[in-house]
Amino acid sequence: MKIAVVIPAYNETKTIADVVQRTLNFIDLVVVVNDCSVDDTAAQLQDSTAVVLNNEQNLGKAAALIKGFEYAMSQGVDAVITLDGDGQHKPEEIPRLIEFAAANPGAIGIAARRKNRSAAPPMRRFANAFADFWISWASGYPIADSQSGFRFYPVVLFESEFEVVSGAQGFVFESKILIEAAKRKIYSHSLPVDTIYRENARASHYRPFNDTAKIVIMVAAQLFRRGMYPIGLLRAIRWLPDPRGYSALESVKKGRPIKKQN
Ligand SMILES: Nc1nc2c(ncn2[C@@H]2O[C@H](COP(=O)(O)OP(=O)(O)OP(=O)(O)O)[C@@H](O)[C@H]2O)c(=O)[nH]1
Ligand SMILES: [Mg+2]
Repeated sequence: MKIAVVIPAYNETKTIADVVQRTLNFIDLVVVVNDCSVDDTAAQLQDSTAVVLNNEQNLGKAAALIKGFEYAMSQGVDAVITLDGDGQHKPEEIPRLIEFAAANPGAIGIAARRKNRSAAPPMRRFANAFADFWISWASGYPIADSQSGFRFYPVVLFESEFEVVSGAQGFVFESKILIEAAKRKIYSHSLPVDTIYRENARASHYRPFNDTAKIVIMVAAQLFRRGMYPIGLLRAIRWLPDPRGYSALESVKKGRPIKKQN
């Protein structure tokens, strides 16, 4: 299976070289989309074998990802893994994610930050839980860590139905693709990974109020269009069976944070 890794990067001078180098240990085709960073992100990648695509203006995370997918598809890949350029995702988990995806063929794999959740700032945890509820409802099944940018996407999502992601801007991308995929009966499964918040990290580009509001507006529009999709809500809260075939108990277990490290 040919896989590319796509990394959106906006002002990641501190971390990007390390993230890319570690990713190249597992995957040869690494595509970084430098979204008109105003720091040294581009210079950090000068000696790297990664493909660097530069945007002339900042277009946001969604547009950067889509540009990366288009490039990856032009190289004939079967799947794309996305991860963030800020060091919050461990490239060393890539083999686990690929194995997990192989066990769930045709599905989206989400590396879900379910371990060590207390590492995330409380506001961010609240925003994530809030987004999870809405996105699970609109997708019609419970989703753990719907905001994770560390994912495995089968390329079929972009080939046959590229509109699956059209119109998604900025941080809405991760949510929109899950909802659109679910409409086409393509579901996601969550692989638990560590929550990593580094000290001295650059300020988050995610604005908890604004970006969460944009996600909620997109989801609310989806729900209105579908008559509030009551079946989706009942499935999301596990009152109706999980369309992925999980038992109710399995479904609860797969959504819970994991306190103990393994
Ligand atoms: N291409 C592009 N990437 C962006 C933009 N904003 C953020 N990113 C990238 O998207 C990824 C996630 O951004 P973060 O600011 O870390 O957001 P987050 O991980 O959801 O939020 P935190 O949990 O606070 O870190 C990083 O790799 C960023 O470089 C943007 O405008 N353009
Ligand atoms: Mg981050």
